[in-house]
Amino acid sequence: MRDGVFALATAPGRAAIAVIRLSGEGVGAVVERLVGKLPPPRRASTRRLRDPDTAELVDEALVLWLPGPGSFTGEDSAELHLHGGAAVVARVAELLLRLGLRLAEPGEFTRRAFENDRLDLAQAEAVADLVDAETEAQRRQALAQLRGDLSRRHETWRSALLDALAMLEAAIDFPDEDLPDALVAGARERLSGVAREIADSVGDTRGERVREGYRIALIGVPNAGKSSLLNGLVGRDVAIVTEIAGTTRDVLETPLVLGGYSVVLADMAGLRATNDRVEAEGVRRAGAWAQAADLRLLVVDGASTGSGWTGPADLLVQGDLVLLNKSDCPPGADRRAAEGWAIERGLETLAVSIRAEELDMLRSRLTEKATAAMTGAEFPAATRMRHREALSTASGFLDRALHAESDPELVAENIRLAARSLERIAGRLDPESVLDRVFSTFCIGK
Ligand SMILES: Nc1nc2c(ncn2[C@@H]2O[C@H](COP(=O)(O)OP(=O)(O)O)[C@@H](O)[C@H]2O)c(=O)[nH]1
Ligand SMILES: [Mg+2]
Repeated sequence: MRDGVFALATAPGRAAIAVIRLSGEGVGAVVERLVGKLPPPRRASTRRLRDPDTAELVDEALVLWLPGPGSFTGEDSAELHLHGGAAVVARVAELLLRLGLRLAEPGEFTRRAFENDRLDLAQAEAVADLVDAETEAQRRQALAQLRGDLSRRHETWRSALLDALAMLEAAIDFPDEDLPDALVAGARERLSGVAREIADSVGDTRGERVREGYRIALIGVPNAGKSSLLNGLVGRDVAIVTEIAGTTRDVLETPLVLGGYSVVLADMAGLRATNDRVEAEGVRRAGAWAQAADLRLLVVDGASTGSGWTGPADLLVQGDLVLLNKSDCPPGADRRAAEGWAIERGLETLAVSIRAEELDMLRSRLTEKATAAMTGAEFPAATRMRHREALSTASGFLDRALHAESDPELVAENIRLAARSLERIAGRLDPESVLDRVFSTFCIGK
């Protein structure tokens, strides 16, 4: 067991209850000194908490004694549920330090759980995700990952790779038999199935979208009504709206929850050629953001004629939407032109305005789009860049095993390396530095 640590596990500040959690060597003895007899294991018990040197009463607390190895960290642990005042927490922390415990590092409890094999690294990340979850989709995903859904997918692939490897090694060991040809063919078949699944998973961004938000860009020429739509969709005045073209310059990212999914809606500078240096930088950033977005909404002022709406239209890809805006006004020539242009390219159009019914329609269409982009039959194989990079590396090795190498020994070696990349997602092979990086993003008490 490692040295005894403690941390405030609840948010700092005034609250009804504050929970201090303790784990590691000597925790049982420390709690005993504070509350007298240890409560029975895993049974919530109220205790008077006293300063062991002066016997002064410090608080009345609910105490949980959670002996290892069945605890979250796998070590002897305890929880002190205190009255949530700053003075109470400060005094108890001071006592714990005096009794020889140290303040835990960020993520240290989860790291200990990982190091004691209570969780793999992807599950440990899920603990952080669950704490950070603000939407239903984020909560569901984090919980499933914590329960092992992500790790199981990689484990299935890894074990298929090891099967293929075993077949191949059998063929290498008995080069004179009849058996090997069938074995090699069997191994290849096994391998190419897994390789295809892993390659597909590298391009699947659902998991990261759920965590980070589905990105929607409002694009169009100045005065098309982008800022008005953003304000209408989020229901407050986030962006400045004026009749002066070129009002919006920074990319204005606004978080939004649609159908339980986290969405980032971005208003930006109208895309046009300009001599104004500030506006030009805004236009450059707008273009970059729009290109990287998951969905682009081309806003066209349907009431105008000759607005130059085609300028930003090049940025649209299949699946994007063309919004024929200001439908409360008599249509101008641009509306018909944009409609025809969209039909020709198989892009969906939607007549919109800042009127409530049309905003509702737009909101529900965007909800459908976001939901479709983030749901799927299987749990995603990656919910972070770290996972995707490992999958991509594995995919590269399998590609070489299948297509580049002919020497069976080298084929086998590439399969082994691919399997190792998958294991890395569970964190079993990683050096301290990688683990440090993962756990440093956690907060204290987690
Ligand atoms: N009639 C009408 N005017 C609108 C609508 N949306 C925006 N406008 C007006 O169009 C002008 C430009 O709007 P704004 O949102 O700033 O456009 P942006 O430059 O694309 O951000 C403003 O004067 C708005 O009041 C709409 O649905 N109907
Ligand atoms: Mg604007």
